[in-house]
Amino acid sequence: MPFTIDSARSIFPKTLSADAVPAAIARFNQLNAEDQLAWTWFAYLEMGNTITVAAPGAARMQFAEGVLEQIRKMTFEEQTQVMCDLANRTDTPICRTYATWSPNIKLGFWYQLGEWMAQGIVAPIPSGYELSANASAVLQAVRELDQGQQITVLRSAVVDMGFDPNKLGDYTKVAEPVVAPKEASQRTQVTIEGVTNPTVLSYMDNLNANDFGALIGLFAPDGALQPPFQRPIVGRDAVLRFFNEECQNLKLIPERGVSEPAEDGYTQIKVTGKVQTPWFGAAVGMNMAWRFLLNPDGKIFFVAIDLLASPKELLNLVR
Ligand code: 45D
Repeated sequence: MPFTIDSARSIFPKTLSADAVPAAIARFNQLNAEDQLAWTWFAYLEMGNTITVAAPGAARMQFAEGVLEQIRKMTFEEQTQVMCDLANRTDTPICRTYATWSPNIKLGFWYQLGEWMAQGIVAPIPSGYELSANASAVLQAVRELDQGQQITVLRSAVVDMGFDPNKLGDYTKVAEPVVAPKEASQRTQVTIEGVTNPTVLSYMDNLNANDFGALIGLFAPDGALQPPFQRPIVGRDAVLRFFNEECQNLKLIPERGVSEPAEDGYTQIKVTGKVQTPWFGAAVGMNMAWRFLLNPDGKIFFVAIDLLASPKELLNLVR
């Protein structure tokens, strides 16, 4: 039976992904809006003790500027209301605008609000605020995760806020401009212990070079990419859009892998290693796996990217 996207999802089934992340996100989503904001504030503060988030550049911030200016001029009460609306996913003009933004613009927006909260320009979390028992329990659970998992929980909290984009009808997504691919002299080449497959090596090198044109050429027309904890994104157009909107300036540091024939002339390849996000740079190395399924032409029919349960999983290449 030939592969389908659905059957491809279960190649290398022994890969253990960080289930604690979606579990924490589900518990976070059960909290009321005030608790969510306070929880995020405390989690962000604690994280700030060990790692620093990079200030977003102007290209990213320009899209959030209008809304940020609006919020800056509000009373504390109104500001608190806006933040609660975002957490409640209420239908308001600001929540609708927020819903059109790419994850990086949403993160940049909250980064600025966080700065302003610390400076007293935006309503801070009341100093004596006591988290509910549930919120404290989620905070404790997240303290026990590794840093890569912690930043993934925070990113999800931010991405899921605002009005539901699926209820917006027709709208234009707002993302930061696509940067030019790196020049040849700036490019680096990965090596992967146990993997010499040229498609996989070019995937890593082109993603590291922000060369999304060359990168998408490695995919089959009906190929798919499954980001961590998400459904597969199917087809070259959709995958390219995702690369342009969400994948700039990542650093992939694959370490080792295994390659073996699969049914019908396909090849399955699992690679493990680290990934750095431009938000934290080398300070946070996320433990990741890539599970590739290449068609008989050597094109990517499917690739899943998983956040791993533990560093031990970096060595797990069993099928
Ligand atoms: O509510 O091969 C306050 C793909 C309080 C592509 C706040 C990939 C109130 C293919 C603190 C102000 C992309 C899939 C909020 C590879 C409040 C591929 C603010 C993987 C919200 C490898 C909070 C890429 C703030 C990966 C400012 C795995 C929080 C990328 C900021 C992962 C949190 C990137 C930040 C991650 C989190 C980035 C900046 C996990 C960033 C996380």
